[in-house]
Amino acid sequence: MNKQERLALFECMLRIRRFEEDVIRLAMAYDYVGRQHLYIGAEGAGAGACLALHKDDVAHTTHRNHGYLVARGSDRMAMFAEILGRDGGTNKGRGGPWHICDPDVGFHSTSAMVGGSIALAVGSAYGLMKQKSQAIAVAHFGDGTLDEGIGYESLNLASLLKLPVLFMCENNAKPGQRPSSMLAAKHLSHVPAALDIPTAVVNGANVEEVHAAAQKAVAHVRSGKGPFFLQADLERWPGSHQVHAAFPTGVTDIAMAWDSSKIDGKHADWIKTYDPILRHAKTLLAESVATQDELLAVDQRVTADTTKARETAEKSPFPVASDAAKQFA
Ligand SMILES: Cc1ncc(C[n+]2csc(CCOP(=O)(O)OP(=O)(O)O)c2C)c(N)n1
Ligand SMILES: [Mg+2]
Repeated sequence: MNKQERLALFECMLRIRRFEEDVIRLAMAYDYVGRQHLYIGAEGAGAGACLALHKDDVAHTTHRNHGYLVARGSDRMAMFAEILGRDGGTNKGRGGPWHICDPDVGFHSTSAMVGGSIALAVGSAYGLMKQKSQAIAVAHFGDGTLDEGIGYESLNLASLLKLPVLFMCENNAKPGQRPSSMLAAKHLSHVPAALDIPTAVVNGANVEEVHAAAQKAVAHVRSGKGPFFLQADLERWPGSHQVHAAFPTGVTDIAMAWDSSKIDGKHADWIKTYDPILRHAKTLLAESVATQDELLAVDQRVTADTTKARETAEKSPFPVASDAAKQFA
């Protein structure tokens, strides 16, 4: 990967992080409908996978949907407005945080139903195959989806019909903690492997490893060889289940990548070991791909863009009641 591509991964992850931090700020300031299922800590998996896709590829996501949309270039102002239930939202405020759709960047739906995205992606892949399209479908989902019957059915059908679908699984399950995975199989990837779907398992905290594996997986799917199952293992971000918005690991300071004295608190270990953005920043510095000033400049630009998008969304009006039953194209 050249410098530009490696910096693009850094910028993409940072866009997601700054977006989610602003979602926490909004949740603290407003009483809007919906809960926080933030993508913080999983940026390595999302950016690594999404930057391996073409613009016309179709994707379906879960309750933790914001990161993928930001990675593929959805308008962040419209996303913030949607989260706040405002008229300027991607869905004119009717979908809320869990149902942000943006077909222009490949998201015809997002679904908070665990197992929803995998079935929808298989349906999309079937449609793309019938249309003889060069585009592929992607199912973004967590380990919890393989607890659901529909996970098995979707994998099975995709394998039988050799559908052009990438199964992008983010595994943050941990025995002894809150288990979102209730599978008898020892490893998640044993399930697709038993159905003759090729699999790869990568470290989700390492964006370059995810991206390289995603590029291979996408090439496999696009060449007509059928589905691929890519599993990114993650260490869950400590705030990933919060009911009340908060910053359990603080606001990310990029300088933490070279000054560990800035890292403290109960979750210092998570920040040091698993934060995919700081980890990638450290690699870029160690391999002299970028300087501290270059990384700070990217952050300044991303933070300014994100703040502007959030502030504009906050000024967006609520939908008018008389439009409640109106259909929008
Ligand atoms: C069909 C269904 N059952 C239960 C829930 C409640 N629920 C919301 S998130 C979640 C856990 C999902 O785990 P996973 O897919 O691994 O995602 P993670 O939150 O770990 O990122 C559950 C059970 C739901 N949304 N849909
Ligand atoms: Mg999970």
